[in-house]
Amino acid sequence: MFIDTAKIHVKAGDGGKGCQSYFRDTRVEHGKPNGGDGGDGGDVVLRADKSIYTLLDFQYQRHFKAQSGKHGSSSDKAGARGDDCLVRVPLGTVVTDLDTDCLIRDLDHDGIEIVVARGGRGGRGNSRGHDAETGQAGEEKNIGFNLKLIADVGIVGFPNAGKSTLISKISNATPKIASYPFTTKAPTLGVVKLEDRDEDFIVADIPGLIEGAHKGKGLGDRFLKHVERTKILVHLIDMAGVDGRDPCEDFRIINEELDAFSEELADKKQIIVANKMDLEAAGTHLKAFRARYRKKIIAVSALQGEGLKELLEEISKHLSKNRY
Ligand SMILES: Nc1nc2c(ncn2[C@@H]2O[C@H](COP(=O)(O)OP(=O)(O)O)[C@@H](O)[C@H]2O)c(=O)[nH]1
Ligand SMILES: [Mg+2]
Repeated sequence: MFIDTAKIHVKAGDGGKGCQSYFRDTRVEHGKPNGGDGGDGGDVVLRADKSIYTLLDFQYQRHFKAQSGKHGSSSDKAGARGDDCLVRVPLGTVVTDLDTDCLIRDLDHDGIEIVVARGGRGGRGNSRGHDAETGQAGEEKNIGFNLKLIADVGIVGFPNAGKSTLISKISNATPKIASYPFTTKAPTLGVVKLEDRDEDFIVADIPGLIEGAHKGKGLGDRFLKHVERTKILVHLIDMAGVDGRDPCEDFRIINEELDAFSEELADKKQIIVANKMDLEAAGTHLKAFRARYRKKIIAVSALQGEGLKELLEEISKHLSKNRY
């Protein structure tokens, strides 16, 4: 299951107690204080990990606790520091402090680590010249996660337009494909490797967009946040109008939904793609589409693999332009 929000509770380790003790042996009655310091508590640390795609694990485990520092002991022995608690989260997780409603950090690069709760300092032992202290308490917080996938290209279009078919043909993704709407209930990520491009790029198939999605129809606009940080959109249209649909209207409606979601999505560069060109009705519809919109459109058959090379070249061209 694809889960893209979660709430967790974190507690860093408490500092260990400082020790109150005095040197003693047969010849010394009132020895010097020699209590060691307590160890610091461990931190709770988050790490962005590109091999994780969902926040599902946090539905089951919500509490994360780092180890407390060990107490100091006599003969000036310091207590050991508590172990950190490392929590791996998907690359693209936006982390907020729910107690203050403040953004902590957007974990937008693989391997970034942040401390979300700092361990308490260990108390000092009496060898420091005053009475031993207790350790400080570790920080404790409620943390919110909001996953926004990181992909270069987002594929949008009506259910059944052929998004899953397309992503399965151009990338390593293996989504479910079927001729009924809402087969895909979660965004799919796929890696595309091109021979003449040194870098791979990532495509995301965004399912569930229909008219009224921004008002919560169908799967609603739940998944649109996942295309917010893509560099370009591939707007896929079923040009054959297989379900008795009008491709021109489909195009208009999806754009309206993008508009309603955010200005950023409305302004994003779109590569318009006419799919299902292997079917007879598609030719007539494409003519009508061209007459109405006068925009560049790439004709493909995702199913038969026609036109995909041209599409990939176009994507690659725009991604290179976007590089800085
Ligand atoms: N004839 C034809 N059918 C296609 C093409 N692309 C997808 N389909 C079919 O359209 C249906 C919906 O495809 P799917 O990829 O699941 O669409 P999605 O809902 O946008 O992910 C499936 O039955 C596909 O086999 C195409 O280029 N030509
Ligand atoms: Mg699909």
